[in-house]
Amino acid sequence: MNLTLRNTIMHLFVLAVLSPAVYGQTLVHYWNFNVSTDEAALLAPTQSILAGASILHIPGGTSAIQTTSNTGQGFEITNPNARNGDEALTHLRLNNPIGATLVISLPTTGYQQIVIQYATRRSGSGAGTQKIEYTTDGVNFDSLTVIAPVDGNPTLQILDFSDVAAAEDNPDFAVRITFEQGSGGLVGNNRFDNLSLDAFPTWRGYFSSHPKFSTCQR
Ligand SMILES: [Ca+2]
Repeated sequence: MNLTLRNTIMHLFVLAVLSPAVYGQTLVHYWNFNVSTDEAALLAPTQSILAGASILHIPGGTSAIQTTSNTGQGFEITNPNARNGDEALTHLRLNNPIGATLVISLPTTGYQQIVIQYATRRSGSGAGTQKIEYTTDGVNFDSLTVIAPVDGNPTLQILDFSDVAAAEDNPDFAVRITFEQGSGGLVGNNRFDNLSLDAFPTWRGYFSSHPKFSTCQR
């Protein structure tokens, strides 16, 4: 092997190993909400490669998570953001959402360019606005965006944190969702499924947190 060829091969090898762009995104946290035996089981992450991921329902008003009658509703038709070929099955049904807070803890230690996605819809009398806020210190929350869930087959929502440097490589990163009437109603429900966090490994955390070199999990 001549020197030029060897250098070229070495260069390609280094690129393949070190470049997040070549590596691809990693599915860091994922909920398909397909175990609905009780609230704890429903809210447990389906797949998570970092400890500490959780969903906490802080009740307000008459809000309640219902672990029955939480199938269908168009999720079986559109099933956006399902991973690994998962069936829609059950989903997270939050009744009377106005007053409730969902706090979704999503540690990102060793990961950057954070993107969260989920499927959602509302009932006709359910809250028409989901306020999306996030924290990078576990205490203070900043506004990201406002989502209007459809009263129809569920649609995909994308929360793009790729320009939020403080969300990266952060064990305290969390998102919270609160609810307002918007164009909806004061009772009813909001429903969620297939919540994911995808990201690229950081230079610093790459070798310590993720030994594999290519597992794009979409
Ligand atoms: Ca599901």
